[in-house]
Amino acid sequence: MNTHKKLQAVLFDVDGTLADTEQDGHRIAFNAAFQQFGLEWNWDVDLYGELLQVTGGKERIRHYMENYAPSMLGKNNVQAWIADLHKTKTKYFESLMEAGKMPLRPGVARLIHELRQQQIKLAIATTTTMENVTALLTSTLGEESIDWFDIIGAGDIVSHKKPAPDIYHWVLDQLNLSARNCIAIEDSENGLKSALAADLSVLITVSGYTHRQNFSGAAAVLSDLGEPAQPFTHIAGLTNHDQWVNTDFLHRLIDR
Ligand code: XBP
Ligand code: MG
Repeated sequence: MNTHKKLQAVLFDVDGTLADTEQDGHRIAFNAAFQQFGLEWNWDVDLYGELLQVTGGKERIRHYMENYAPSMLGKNNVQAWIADLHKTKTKYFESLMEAGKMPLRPGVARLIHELRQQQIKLAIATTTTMENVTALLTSTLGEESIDWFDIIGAGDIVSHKKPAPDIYHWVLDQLNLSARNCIAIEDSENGLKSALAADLSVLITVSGYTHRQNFSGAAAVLSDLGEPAQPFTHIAGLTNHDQWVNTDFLHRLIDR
């Protein structure tokens, strides 16, 4: 009997994995929304790194208020106010993406094209808002790229965000595939925990804010997906003499 696992789908995280969106994308958009709302809040690079422990923009704003502006929690309809503030933030983020200043990380476009050619399904499992996914994909790979993904699981589609496994369970369910035939590509400890709890193999490509996090349990930890002219740096886990991630490498990761 052939017990080899066949790779049937790759589930991509978005923020930090497809592009390094946090410091120069989301953070800027949050601060612009704060300014528009007349708030004197400013999330600098270090503070934002701490706040990233809380996934989800609305959840992050509430967490910030609990710790830095608790009196504002007494506002009328605070939940609706946060939702409004976050909507404004999303508009700013979309404009930043439309301005085209956020490149995909090394190897991302190459790997996506290769997987498509090999008829391996593509999916997205992210905490970020759907509009942000659309804006990033459109500005980097073109409008039609949204349709390259069989399933996009984003934002509030599940009630418990990463590190809970809900988003990965939801995407696997929609794909109608078993976790054993899929791999998740993530950049953060929260993302790793979420994917592992859904029984997935996980490849980590570390990002600006996450490179010091704990990635035990990952099948491999790399600097990025690498390109033939720009090899990745191996950090932990499975290695061979690979210099960039391709379909064959992903197959070996799930078949360890
Ligand atoms: C991303 C997030 C998101 C973004 C902001 O985590 O946690 O909240 O920071 O986007 P992951 P929103 O990469 O694990 O998906 O403001 O739309 O939530
Ligand atoms: Mg991420």
